[in-house]
Formats: sequence, structure tokens, C-alpha cells
Amino acid sequence: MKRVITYGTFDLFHIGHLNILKRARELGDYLVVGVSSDEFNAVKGKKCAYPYGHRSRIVEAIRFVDKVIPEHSWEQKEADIRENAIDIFVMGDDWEGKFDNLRSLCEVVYLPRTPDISTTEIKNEIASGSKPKD
Ligand code: C2G
Repeated sequence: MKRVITYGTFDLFHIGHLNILKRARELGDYLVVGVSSDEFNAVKGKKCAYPYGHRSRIVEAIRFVDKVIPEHSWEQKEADIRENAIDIFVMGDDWEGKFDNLRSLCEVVYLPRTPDISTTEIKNEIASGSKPKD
């Protein structure tokens, strides 16, 4: 039983989020997702459209997500990995190298981001009235 973990804000949930969650789950048999709290997003300098309660329930409703935990800090990953007996830590490659310190605890995998989509782009496209790309 290979257990996988990944983290994110998952605001304005989009195909880039779905792709990485699906691919993370396909690396193992069980997927834990740490969803950033509103307070932690303030630390990350991110202003969310959706509050934590909505973002976490949307992620929790995804068929291949097995467990959602709140992400309150950068530092909690080691404890999360131990407490959830994680074998593989996954992030998009915009984080390449940033979590290599976790290699002492589990496998660390950075997956290619889905091109041409991001929460920021979605917000800009809506604000400018342009049609999001298909
Ligand atoms: N992602 C992706 N492709 C995109 C957009 C996002 O693969 N087009 C991935 C990111 O690389 C990340 C995950 O989706 O692995 C969640 O992205 P965000 O919600 O933007 O999360 P982020 O702000 O990167 O928070 O401690 C880690 C942080 O909580 C990560």
C-alpha cells in the first residue's frame, strides 16, 4: 500500500489541480492532500476567492482523494509524512528542489505543471472579460 501526499491552495479549482491530484494518486494507492488554510495563505501572500471550508470540501469530493488535512505552516510536512505513513511526497515542478529536505523521510517527486492555466490567469481573464482558453 503506497501512500502519497501533496499540498496546495486549490483555489478556483481547475484542470491543473485535477491533473496533479490524479497523477499523484496514480503513483500509489492512497492520497492525502494538505489544503492551505486561509491564515496560511495569508502567510504565502495569496488572497483566495474561496474560503478554506469550500476549497477543502471540493478537494475532498474528488474520487481519487482519500483524505484531506489542513495545511497551517511550511513546517508541518515532516509530521504529516510520519503521522500518515507517507511513501511519496508530490508537488508540481514550480516547486522543484524546494522540498528535497523531505527525501530523508520519503520519495520526493516533482511533476510537470499543466501548461497555460492558473488561478491567477483565471482571475485576470475574468477581470478583463476575455474568454478562458479551452
Ligand atoms: N499546479 C499544476 N499545474 C497548474 C497549476 C498548479 O500542476 N497549472 C499544481 C502546483 O504545482 C501545486 C498544486 O497544483 O503542486 C497546487 O497548486 P496551488 O493551489 O497553486 O498551491 P501552491 O500555492 O503552490 O501551494 O506547501 C506547499 C504549498 O501549499 C503549495
